[in-house]
Amino acid sequence: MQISTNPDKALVFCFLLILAPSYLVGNNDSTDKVEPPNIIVIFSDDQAQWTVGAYGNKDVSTPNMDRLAVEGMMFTNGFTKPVCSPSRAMLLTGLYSHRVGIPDYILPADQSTRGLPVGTPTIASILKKKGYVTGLIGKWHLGYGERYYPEKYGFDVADVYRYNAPGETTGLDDIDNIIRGKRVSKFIEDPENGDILFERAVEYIRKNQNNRFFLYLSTYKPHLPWIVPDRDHNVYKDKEISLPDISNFSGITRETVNKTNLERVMKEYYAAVTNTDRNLGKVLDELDALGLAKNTLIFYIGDNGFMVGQHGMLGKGNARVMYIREGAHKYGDYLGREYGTAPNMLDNSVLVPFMVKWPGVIEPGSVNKNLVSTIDVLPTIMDIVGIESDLNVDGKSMVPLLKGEETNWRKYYCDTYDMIHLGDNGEQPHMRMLRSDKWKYITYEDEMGRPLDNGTRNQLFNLDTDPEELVNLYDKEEYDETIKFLESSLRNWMFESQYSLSYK
Ligand SMILES: [Ca+2]
Repeated sequence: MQISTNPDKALVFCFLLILAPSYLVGNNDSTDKVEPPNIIVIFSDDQAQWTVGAYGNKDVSTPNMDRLAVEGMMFTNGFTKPVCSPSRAMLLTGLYSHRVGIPDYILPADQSTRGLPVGTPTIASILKKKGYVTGLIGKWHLGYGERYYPEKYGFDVADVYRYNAPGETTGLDDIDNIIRGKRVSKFIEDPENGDILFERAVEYIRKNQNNRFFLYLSTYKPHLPWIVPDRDHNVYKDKEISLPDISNFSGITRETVNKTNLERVMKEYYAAVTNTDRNLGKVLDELDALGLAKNTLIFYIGDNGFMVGQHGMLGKGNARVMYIREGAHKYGDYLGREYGTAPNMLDNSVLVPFMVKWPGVIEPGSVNKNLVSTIDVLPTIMDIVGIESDLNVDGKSMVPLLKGEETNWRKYYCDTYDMIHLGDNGEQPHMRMLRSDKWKYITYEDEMGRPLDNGTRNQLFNLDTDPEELVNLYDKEEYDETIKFLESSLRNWMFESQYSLSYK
């Protein structure tokens, strides 16, 4: 831009500079290119891909998630870990969770020495060095107690109530907080907790509207318990919805699961999804109202999937066989302890909503089928912000995908899930998966790498003909060569990604 020598015009230009938000005039960077945007990463808890209207669900009400798909790019093959803590580690570090010693979810109370190794670079610590204000609103779940406070990983602000209230190392529902002026000891059971969380996020955005900011908005919902305000339940009250066919799953007993109570549970899950969606709308509207939407990059990703009847299960990677007790409304009441755990790496546990809005760059309404993962978020952000670093991460920058460019992307995606908590039947399966466009290959092993039950639990699915993963081809002779190839690709990946079973 040429600055006019006309004194009046020069004065107007200076005046505009003073009025302009800081992101337009920049801070430490050169100003001859587009300034790095504000960045919001929304990580919803236990939200499977199939719970979003934009991904094809006709029963659920998710107008704001759908709006992100319309305005941004929707990834149909977005993967993460099948349980909470490792997926959070992957998102924030760009590393497979085994590289940071978090193979499974971190228990409250008895594991105050387990968490993300202090000093591990995160999106927050990297952006903080670049001059961003960094905030976490919501769930942490990467370690309990002071040793693992989010502030130690680059967050300027950590407004969290669950798993990491200051000084708190105990269970899920006894965290004391002062919320809206009153003492709340069971925040997890407060129907308004989702609303309160997002109000805090809106406050954070408002407060930092003149700063360049990063917000990690880590929701409580739609994780159990599905206690939400009546207005969210009422959306589904008289609605007819479709349900998974549970007739072929032997673990389910007819006494506990029938169409009526399966429908009730599904509607409660949907209500928790809609609660998250309704609150997401508040954030999107606030960005519009403040004039920030155009320069704000948004990721919307689930931290792991979930099943409500699919495969006869309720839950995620550590699901249980479907069981429903009449009148159950509290945490755990839906989970079929009577029938045991059903560990898995099925798509419904690892395939999540994965949407990115980047105004001015992404072609609105675009759909991308490449295999992406939460490990790609950190390198993508570094690329967008223009951070050059020798940081050795496992993920890849998605920027070429976001720009709609042809690029040499991964052809298969692998991961592991090592259960370190005992299942109901006293076993700890170690699962490995390979996913390509067409194939899904899963192995179940013991801690020594020996196949569980002589390999009879291993699975191979042809997703072209069987996208719901219902027909296991593992034992069919004609797939021996395919299995051999997938198996060697999987083991190569384990070697290259420095797989080891270690707890930090
Ligand atoms: Ca989760």
